[in-house]
Amino acid sequence: MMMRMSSSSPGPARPRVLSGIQPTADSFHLGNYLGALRHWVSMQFDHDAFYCIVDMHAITVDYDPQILRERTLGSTAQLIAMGVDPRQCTLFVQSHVPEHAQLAWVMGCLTGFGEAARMTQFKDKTAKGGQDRATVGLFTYPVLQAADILLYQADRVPVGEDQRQHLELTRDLVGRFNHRFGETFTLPEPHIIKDTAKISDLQEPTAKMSKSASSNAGIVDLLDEPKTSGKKIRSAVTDSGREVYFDEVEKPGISNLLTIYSALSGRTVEDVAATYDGRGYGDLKKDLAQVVEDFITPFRARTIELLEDRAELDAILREGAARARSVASETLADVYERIGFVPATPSESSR
Ligand code: ATP
Ligand code: LTN
Repeated sequence: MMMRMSSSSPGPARPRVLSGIQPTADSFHLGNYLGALRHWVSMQFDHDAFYCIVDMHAITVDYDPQILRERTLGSTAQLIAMGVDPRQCTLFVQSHVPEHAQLAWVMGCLTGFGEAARMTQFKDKTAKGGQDRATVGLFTYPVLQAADILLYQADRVPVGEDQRQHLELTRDLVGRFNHRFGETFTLPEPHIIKDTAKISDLQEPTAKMSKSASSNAGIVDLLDEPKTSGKKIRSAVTDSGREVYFDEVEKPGISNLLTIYSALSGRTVEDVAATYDGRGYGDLKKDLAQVVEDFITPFRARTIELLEDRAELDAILREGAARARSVASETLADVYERIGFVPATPSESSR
């Protein structure tokens, strides 16, 4: 077997990681960061990392072309501002690598209609507008996601808990493809870190913090004015008790604040909770508001600075796409051959 070389440095292969995020909001939120994106940053140092801004997924729901363009660049700037380093990883835009759509077609032909219809994200998103308003693109969204992962033969996929079902489908497709056409794809493992895999909405602590939530008051957007974020934390819904301890059933609001505090400060939940023993919720909220403000202030400044040099962002994405394509095109060529497509250019042996 050919030894896989790292894309950024010569030497033996490091495990490969791939993840994606949709450019569907002006700002990422604290749930995206704590559930997934901070792992993108830490994993790039000991993995061969591919990170993708999935604009093709973003057009599966209503959108505005000009806003999508802005958000794609805005997402690039935010990822770099939070520490995703284009010299350490391959950062690229999905639509720049046409192999994603090409492999998605092949994987779609291996996916059952009923299997796709069981995906809870599809069911949730169509529940709002009704099936007639949902697109075929939204239906096949998880198939495109599988193609994203499989093109790069990813070993690990860092995501939040809500993506577990899509990764299960991807793993099923690997089994099916490899069984029918021979060992081709690596079986990817979800990388879901339990403690922060589901950050809750500050106003509705039993629901996940989500950019499609009905009210903005429960979401900490990373590009919010720092004072606004502080205020959102101080106004978080909690229970009527006074004691600070972690209990997701009895105290979902307080537990969520403790999780956020612990993840941003690097302290354990128990250690943070012990600090507020006998002091009540007000002090916890006030201190956490400061921790959040201290985190987002430099992030926001760096994002704004990066967005001032669009040419540099374009250059980073161009280079990322070239690196991504060199891997993706190899996988696709292998797949096309295995599934019986006649090569577009004659191979050496048949000339
Ligand atoms: P939407 O709710 O509109 O689907 P979103 O806010 O969930 O959007 P995505 O772009 O779907 O954001 O998610 C990007 C990444 O962030 C995914 O890996 C997802 O699992 C993770 N993520 C999103 N929300 C949370 C959350 N509240 N807690 C932990 N991880 C999250
Ligand atoms: N569906 C994912 C985004 C996504 C993704 C991927 C994540 C698209 N392709 C590949 C991991 C790997 C979401 O976060 N909503």
